[in-house]
Amino acid sequence: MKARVAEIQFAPKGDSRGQLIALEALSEQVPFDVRRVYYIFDTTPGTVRGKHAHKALKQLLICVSGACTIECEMPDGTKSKYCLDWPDRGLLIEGLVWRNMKEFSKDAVLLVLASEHYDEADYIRDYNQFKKECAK
Ligand code: T46
Repeated sequence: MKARVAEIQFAPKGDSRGQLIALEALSEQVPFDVRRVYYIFDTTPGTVRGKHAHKALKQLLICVSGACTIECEMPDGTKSKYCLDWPDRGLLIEGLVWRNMKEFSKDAVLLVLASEHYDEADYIRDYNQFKKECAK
């Protein structure tokens, strides 16, 4: 699978009562079947999470409250940084992408939709191993 990182804009169903965002699996916004949902919250100030890549997992990250920063490194070494600070945007990460999550605000809740059940065998947690996989 080709590695990919893309910012996805959602269309809020807003009216005078406020906003609502509905996401459906296998849609333009969520281009995979969702098999797992998890969320990260109450993050210790200054912490950096992630520090790994996945071999095949597809994920959509949405900061549904507060803000955080996602740093990505592609197999060709290209690095990018995304600030997720509003629930109408998501970051799609597919395949071999090294990612760090940092600068979580106190109220940050990072919701993640994932294409597969949890499988530690899909993780590459060693950066040198990631670079070796990228070179293949
Ligand atoms: C990712 C980023 C964005 C489970 O048991 N089930 C799960 O579904 C997940 C996600 C984690 N865990 C266990 C594994 C560890 O013992 O929860 C613990 C913390 O997981 P981890 O250190 O991998 O968490 P993060 O925040 O560094 O990374 C997570 C996801 O694991 C990862 O897939 O891409 O969020």
